[in-house]
Amino acid sequence: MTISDDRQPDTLRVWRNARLVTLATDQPGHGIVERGAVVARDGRIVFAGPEAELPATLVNRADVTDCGGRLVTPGLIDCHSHLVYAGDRAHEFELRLAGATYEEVARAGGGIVSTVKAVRAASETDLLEQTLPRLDALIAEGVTTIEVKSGYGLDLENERKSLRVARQLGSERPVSVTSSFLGAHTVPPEYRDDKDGYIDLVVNEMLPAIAAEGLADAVDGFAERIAFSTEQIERVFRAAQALNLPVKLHADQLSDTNSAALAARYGALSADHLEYTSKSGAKAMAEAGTVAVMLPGAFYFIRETRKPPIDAFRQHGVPMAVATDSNPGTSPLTSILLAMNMAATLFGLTVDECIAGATRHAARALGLGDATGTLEPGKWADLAIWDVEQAAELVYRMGFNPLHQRVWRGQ
Ligand code: DI6
Ligand code: FE
Repeated sequence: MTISDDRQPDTLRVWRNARLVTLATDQPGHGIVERGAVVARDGRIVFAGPEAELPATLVNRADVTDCGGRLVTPGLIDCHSHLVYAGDRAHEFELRLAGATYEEVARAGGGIVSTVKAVRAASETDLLEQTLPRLDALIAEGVTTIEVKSGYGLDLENERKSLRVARQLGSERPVSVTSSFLGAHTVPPEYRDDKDGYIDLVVNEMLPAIAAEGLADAVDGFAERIAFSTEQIERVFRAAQALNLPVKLHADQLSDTNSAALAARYGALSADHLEYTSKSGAKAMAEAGTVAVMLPGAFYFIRETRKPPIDAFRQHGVPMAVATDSNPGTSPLTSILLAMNMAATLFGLTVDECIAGATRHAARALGLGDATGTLEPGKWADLAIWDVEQAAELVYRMGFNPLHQRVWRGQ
């Protein structure tokens, strides 16, 4: 261990008397350290391990936090959200309760397009104000990193506005935000009969402008009958790669479009949803190192019955992440803990898989595997301190928040 306690003492912080769930290895049990401690300097972890290995001088410092034997996990990561939007779709929910399907509502001019209208009409300030309560709900559950997509603007000005709001979230609140440009979410009304023309706009104008402004960390798309063909998505992916932006994809959500394999072919960080993904799609993802993001909130809310091929992901060693997909149409969910519970109850993930899914694997799905997602030296000091005895309680409860304290980059 290489901690010296006399240099830069003010930037050092210590948490002791903690049961650490480090997530440091792929072993079952997640590298539990029974009487553990974490030391951070300048917002990064310099030590995470048995308290017995800490120098006594560190333990006796005034700014040491005694965790009282509580469970400490990495801060949680929501690696798939459409958090920035205006309005709601409660009426559409009622229509669906009366028997309409998600696709029927979308084809009848509701669906994503109704949120597009609301986003276009909202000012940037209004959009931010409507988004913050959703972010606060996630932060209150120990979320320290969140991915936020655009995709409800669908023209340059409004996609930019959404991505600027996504970036602003990270200065309004102590949380790390990554943003994804989802221009290829659906066809805006003005291009209804010209999907290829809209993809031209995405590829030739929107993407280059957004990349030049540094507004996006990744590029996402929606490959689906009600959205874009795999050929159209490939055009977007090629343009993204030419701009050195990593890609990810809403793949095989409502039908098998072979889009998980498409994502894998482009070395996507993640392919998400995946209810209709085939075994060969899972294998392609394994070979490409593409993370499978489970979104059980959407599965539940649209009463989908087909489950993602979890066994194939396990068999091929595809890392599985779990996220909220927080959005007004198919997953009005602002609880990562409930998403974890649903991943277990609806998809059959184990407790260990759910916890890794909202930490280590979620970090990897964002290309942040070196920065966060585990309690290991070099990572951001992002911690969630829980009032629970065992890790299983984080997954088992529904609608109860046992967070004691959240630490973001050491604070
Ligand atoms: N799949 C989804 O579940 C969301 N977007 C997507 O591509 C739905 C977005 C919405 O209905 O507003
Ligand atoms: Fe989504």
